[in-house]
Amino acid sequence: MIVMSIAGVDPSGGAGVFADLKTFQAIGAYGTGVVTALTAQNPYKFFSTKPVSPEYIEEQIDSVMDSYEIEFIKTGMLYSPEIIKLVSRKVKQYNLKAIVDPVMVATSGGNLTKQDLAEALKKYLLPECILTTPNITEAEKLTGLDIKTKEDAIKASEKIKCNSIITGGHLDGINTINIDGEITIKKHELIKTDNLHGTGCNLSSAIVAYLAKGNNLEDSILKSLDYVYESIENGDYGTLIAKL
Ligand code: PXL
Repeated sequence: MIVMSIAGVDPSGGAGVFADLKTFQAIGAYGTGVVTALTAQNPYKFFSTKPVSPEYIEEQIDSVMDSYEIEFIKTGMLYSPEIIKLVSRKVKQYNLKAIVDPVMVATSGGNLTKQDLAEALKKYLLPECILTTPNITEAEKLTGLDIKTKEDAIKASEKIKCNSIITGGHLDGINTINIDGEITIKKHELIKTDNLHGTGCNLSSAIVAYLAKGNNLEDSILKSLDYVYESIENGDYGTLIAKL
């Protein structure tokens, strides 16, 4: 039960590869992590980014795949269209089932990407994935729609050309799941807190871990929403603690 995160490093541990590894571990999957970029940041302030070259990202992926059998992966911060193209190629090469978190901007407001990645994500990676997990802002960027209501979110999910969960942290806690065109709405009460850094990273990595443990896609999403909700409720310094 080995899974992989392909994402950036947040040295403060709330988001990115480090957070993904913690979530994999908490749910009971063995995590591997391929680094696309280093960042200097904390939950409140973003300082800078240093991307890794596509060639070295490829070498990292190949070196892990050379010794481990991996079926499920997640992608987070991919930084540039070149890295998106590379990851798409590797997903096809190794026949990976990928959950794509279409990360474009950090919660702390830092720019995690070189340029607008929506077009490259739509062209190269979304057609290859089994699920994408945009928040409202990311879903707006992917679809060009304004999302203000549940109906807008459903419409957006129908425009995204793969299975999706549009997370509802900025839509009264209304999460919109679209699997093979079938819509499920899962509402969570919003919790008043600042502990939200990395919640998107934790959600997509939880889904990967639950899938690797044999759950189907819908159950994995629903369990992961509960996992993140409990993490927000219980974490003191970012989404740290979850009751399983
Ligand atoms: O949550 C988006 C995200 C993804 N990846 C890295 C990040 C962040 C947000 O800060 O730092 C590395």
